[in-house]
Amino acid sequence: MSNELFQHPHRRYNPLTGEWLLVSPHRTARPWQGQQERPAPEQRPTHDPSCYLCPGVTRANGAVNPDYSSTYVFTNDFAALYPNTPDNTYSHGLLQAQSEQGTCRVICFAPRHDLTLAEMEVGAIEHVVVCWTEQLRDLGGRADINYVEIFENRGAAMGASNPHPHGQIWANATVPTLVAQELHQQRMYWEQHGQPLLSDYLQTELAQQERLVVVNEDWVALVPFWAVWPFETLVLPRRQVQSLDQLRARERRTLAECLQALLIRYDNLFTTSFPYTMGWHNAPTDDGDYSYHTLHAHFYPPLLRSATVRKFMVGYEMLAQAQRDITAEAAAERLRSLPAEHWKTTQA
Ligand code: H2U
Ligand code: ZN
Repeated sequence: MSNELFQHPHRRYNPLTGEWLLVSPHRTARPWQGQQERPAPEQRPTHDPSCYLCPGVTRANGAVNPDYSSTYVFTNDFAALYPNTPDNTYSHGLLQAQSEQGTCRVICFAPRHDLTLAEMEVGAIEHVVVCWTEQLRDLGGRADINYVEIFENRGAAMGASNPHPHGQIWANATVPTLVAQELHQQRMYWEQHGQPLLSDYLQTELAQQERLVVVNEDWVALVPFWAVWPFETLVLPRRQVQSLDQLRARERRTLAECLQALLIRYDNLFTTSFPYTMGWHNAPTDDGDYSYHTLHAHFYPPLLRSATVRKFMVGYEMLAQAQRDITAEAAAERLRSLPAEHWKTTQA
């Protein structure tokens, strides 16, 4: 990044959303007088009888979890969507509303209460990848479902209600707003250039080598040029595919390796169990042609400068546009330079 512009306040364009963000690299030296306390080291049992995601435990609605040994999926007892919502519309000038059908599921990633994806073996993470794929096929195959959002909210900082390793799936009849926005941008690019936006983007990143964090035979995790969150990453396949269900056996394995390598670096960054929201963007499951879409995962971690000091999207960001201080290049460099071994294994 020899261009001098990157040392001064500048705007960067996010081609996936069509939005701009403000980057203020000179502000990284500004004094911090906000919250900064040491997090209490977390000691969790391998099984917690009061955890509603642990094997054998009775959930809030009286259902008993089986004695599962790898992943376990159930319908969310407090689902945001129901399959049988009656069809209805409301239209009164500017006031528009429509009924929405769908379903929500919870995925336990492992029976062990004390683990996180970052601390799981590659083989166990691969089971999670297989589980995501099966869920996409199962829910995506339903006529009443056109989009399957697979995500994980990790850590209390991100509002996760339970530390047991788990993710969620919300699947519904309409394509959600943010996904539709990215699809629109990708389709426009395809129409102009005849290439998928994200596969062209990946070629640029592989050539520049400044924002790469993890690279293996089939996958790349990088800090996108337009990242908003300090250590935000994008996980991209090196082969153009639209959805998880198109992956080959080797790609599922190498994806597990890529995720593990990324998550260990995240945990090592502030010697913590790194909080984030992550999720997959697969193509919609309405049988349309989405050749222009590239499968990808977004990781949005809130931490900024320690295990407790996070970025808040407030003030200017809520009212004007997203802003960051540390550049995407500096964030990628920091993540890349961290050890590949989890801090907990080296501390023992
Ligand atoms: P989060 O920790 O990411 O919020 O996810 C936990 C989900 O588990 C949450 O959506 C559901 C909540 O509705 N849940 C059940 O389905 N059954 C329970 O017994 C408790 C929580
Ligand atoms: Zn548990």
